[in-house]
Amino acid sequence: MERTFVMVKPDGVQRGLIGEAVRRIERKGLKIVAMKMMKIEKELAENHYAEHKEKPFFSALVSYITSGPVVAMVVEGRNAVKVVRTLVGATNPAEANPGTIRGDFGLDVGRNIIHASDSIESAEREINLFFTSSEIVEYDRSIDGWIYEDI
Ligand code: DAT
Ligand code: MG
Repeated sequence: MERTFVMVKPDGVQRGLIGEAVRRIERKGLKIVAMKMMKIEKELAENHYAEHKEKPFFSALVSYITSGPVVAMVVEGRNAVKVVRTLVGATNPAEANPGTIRGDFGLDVGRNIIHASDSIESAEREINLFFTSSEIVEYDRSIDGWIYEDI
């Protein structure tokens, strides 16, 4: 099973969208295997967004992501990385399709509510940045045979 890193950003927390994000992830059939609320330190923010450090919006991005508590999660399921990116929608909420989290709740690229890893490699990197292995919980769900044909 694949794992991805998901984070409800400070605007999502302030706007009361933690439950909305969790609801959409759960009802899709994905399994949450780790979750915590935290305030991101500047150093972690810069590391998490290291690929964007030369971009003009980098310092605004770091300020935004450290501006309030976030809810970080590890989400597991078949093709979890791609499936969660689809649930989340395009980076700019103004262009994200209705029915996606960003498409339904956002208007501004600098306030796009939620983060999700964009590849299996970034998922692994981001999960390790935010969680220790003991914070990730392995458990079975009896419903999985009704979600996956071959389980
Ligand atoms: P995503 O979050 O969809 O993976 P990304 O990795 O390209 O998008 O960018 C990370 C975050 O940086 C994104 O969620 C919002 C911000 N961002 C991206 N492009 C931006 C832009 N052109 N102007 C302002 N902020 C931007
Ligand atoms: Mg990204």
